[in-house]
Amino acid sequence: MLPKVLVLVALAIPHLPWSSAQDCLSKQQVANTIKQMQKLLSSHEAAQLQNMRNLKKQLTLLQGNIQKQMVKQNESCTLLPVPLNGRRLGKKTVVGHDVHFLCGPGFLLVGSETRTCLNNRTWSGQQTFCKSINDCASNPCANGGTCMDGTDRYSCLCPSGWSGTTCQAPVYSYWATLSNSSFSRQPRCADNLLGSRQCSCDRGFQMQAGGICQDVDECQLFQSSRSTRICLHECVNVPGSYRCTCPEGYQLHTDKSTCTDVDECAENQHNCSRGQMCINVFGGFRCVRPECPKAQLNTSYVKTSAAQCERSPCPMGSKACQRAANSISFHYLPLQSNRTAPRVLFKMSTSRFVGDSLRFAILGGNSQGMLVVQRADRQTGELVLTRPAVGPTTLEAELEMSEFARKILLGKHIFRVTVFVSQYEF
Ligand SMILES: *[C@@H]1O[C@H](CO)[C@@H](O)[C@H](O)[C@H]1NC(C)=O
Ligand SMILES: *[C@@H]1O[C@H](CO)[C@@H](O)[C@H](O)[C@H]1NC(C)=O
Ligand SMILES: *[C@@H]1O[C@H](CO)[C@@H](O)[C@H](O)[C@H]1NC(C)=O
Ligand SMILES: *[C@@H]1O[C@H](CO)[C@@H](O)[C@H](O)[C@H]1NC(C)=O
Ligand SMILES: *[C@@H]1O[C@H](CO)[C@@H](O)[C@H](O)[C@H]1NC(C)=O
Ligand SMILES: *[C@@H]1O[C@H](CO)[C@@H](O)[C@H](O)[C@H]1NC(C)=O
Ligand SMILES: [Ca+2]
Ligand SMILES: [Ca+2]
Repeated sequence: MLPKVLVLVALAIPHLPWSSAQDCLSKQQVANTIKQMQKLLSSHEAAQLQNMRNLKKQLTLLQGNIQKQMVKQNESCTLLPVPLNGRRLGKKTVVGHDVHFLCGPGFLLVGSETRTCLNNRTWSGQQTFCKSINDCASNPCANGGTCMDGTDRYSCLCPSGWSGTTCQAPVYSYWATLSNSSFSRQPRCADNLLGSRQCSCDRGFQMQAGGICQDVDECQLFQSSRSTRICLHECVNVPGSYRCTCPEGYQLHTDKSTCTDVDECAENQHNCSRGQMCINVFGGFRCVRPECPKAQLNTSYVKTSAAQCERSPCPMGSKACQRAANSISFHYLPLQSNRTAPRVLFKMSTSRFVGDSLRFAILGGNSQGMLVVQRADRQTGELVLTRPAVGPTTLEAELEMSEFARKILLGKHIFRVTVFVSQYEF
């Protein structure tokens, strides 16, 4: 038991000097122990050496890997970013490789379409952007600002008195004292929590440079073109609004833009004398006194109503009288200027048709082909306006309707038509 204890002690405390126990062990025993210890040590030494060699090998391997990676890094460029609103084709960043760029629809490629990784590990060409094609096309700058096309957005150059990214904000530099009745007014402003000022104009006003509200001239904006006009006749600009006016003889309709004729005859606003007929026309009225033809060639007429004359009975054997019209009637037609043509103005017929045919003719007048007569059906003729009549003017026509029975004239009727064409198209 003892030597084992001693060996253990010797191994654990190698520098302990040999003590008196030496005497208790035989020399043979000590020699054996030393031999065993030597064997143990050399096996330890071998294992340690093996470990060291492995470590060295691993370190060499690691060094190689690192060097390889360093070489690789030296031969490549840093990956380029994908442009906004575009795409990048190719990911290889090794020297000699290309990368391509594309832009989305509505965007224009600015810079290099293809870039190559150069030997000095930089990319050829310029940085690539995708620029919106329509930066300025939408006229984004308000209040007369000038749009500047940038790389990926626009910028606005604002005229004095305006600021903001789209020149939308007025610069409140000067405010005059302005009255409510004026065409310029101060805006209504409120300071909000963030400390900025929010201003707006009354209806019918718009913000101008300097932060003043200027009346919108609706008349100038809309009245000059036939398709956008806001007043049938004339437009008067007033602060914050506009007003339509009508010429004399018309009144403004409740729609506030059109004009309607005043019926002076019905409203007793005429000065026609007794014995005159009041005829309402567009934009005025006329006083007329229909007169029967004077007696001549044994033929005379008598007035049977305000606008009708009948032939007196003919003396026996008077052919001239028998050929004259049996009756004459007067017709007054109001018409607006420049109305479209052809247009039927008047129809004529007889209430007591006893013959077998009616003939219609235009005898006289001043219309020079502007008025013609045509048959509408067997018993009706009509007076037709053939082209637009531009007023103010008066057209006259005398129409004759003859009634026949087996080609023998039974009677004639005369229609005296007067067309009053107004000055305006309403
Ligand atoms: C990598 O390049 C640098 C210079 O850019 C050079 O000093 C270094 O030796 C190179 N390394 C290798 C492993 O080629
Ligand atoms: C890399 O090389 C290109 C030509 O090969 C040259 O134009 C460029 O200036 C070089 N870049 C740097 C950073 O040296
Ligand atoms: C202008 O009108 C506003 C209301 O619209 C009124 O409060 C203000 O007193 C008026 N100012 C003048 C100077 O008439
Ligand atoms: C009727 O009045 C108008 C003016 O309103 C005048 O021009 C015209 O002469 C007058 N006619 C008669 C018959 O008094
Ligand atoms: C007028 O009538 C008389 C008979 O009453 C006749 O003699 C004369 O010829 C007639 N005149 C005309 C123009 O028809
Ligand atoms: C008549 O009306 C037409 C369109 O309907 C227009 O082009 C023309 O100028 C008008 N003429 C006059 C004299 O007002
Ligand atoms: Ca106005
Ligand atoms: Ca009238």
